[in-house]
Amino acid sequence: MTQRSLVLVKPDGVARGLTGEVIRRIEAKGYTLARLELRTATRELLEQHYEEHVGKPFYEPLVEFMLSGPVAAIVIEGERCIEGFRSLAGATDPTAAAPGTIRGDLGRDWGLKVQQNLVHGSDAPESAEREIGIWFPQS
Ligand code: RTP
Ligand code: MG
Repeated sequence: MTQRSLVLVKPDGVARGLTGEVIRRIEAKGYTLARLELRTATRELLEQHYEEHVGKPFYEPLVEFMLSGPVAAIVIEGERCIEGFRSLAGATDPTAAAPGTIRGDLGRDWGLKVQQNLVHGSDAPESAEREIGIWFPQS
């Protein structure tokens, strides 16, 4: 089934100049880009985006990290692209993420309070539509 997924290149990825590399991998996999915009998040937007994590120990450092610079907000499209992008991204912890994945090839532990893991990808059709509505309310 054709799906849409919200992908974010997080502030670490944008700051390190890896936006193009992430887009290259998405396009090389065969997914198409439906929306693409460089954005600076707000606390309010992140509270919606990360609603499932509000109150967890890593929530505040995560928000500070996500506010630390611009992010590339991307909507991708394709058959099973939600699962497919999660597979391209690799495990949440970039140290443990398999080589060949975005996090495994390009990420590492920087000794900070939150995992700086370069990208976000929606994890289910419902969360994808919810997240796309948050980042691109006009769509
Ligand atoms: P994402 O939502 O960013 O695609 O990543 P994910 O599903 O693999 O990870 P999730 O559990 O949804 O957590 C969201 C983000 O919070 C940060 N995190 N840090 N213990 C920690 O230090 C910790 N746990 C989670 C990561 O940036 C993670 O991607
Ligand atoms: Mg998640």
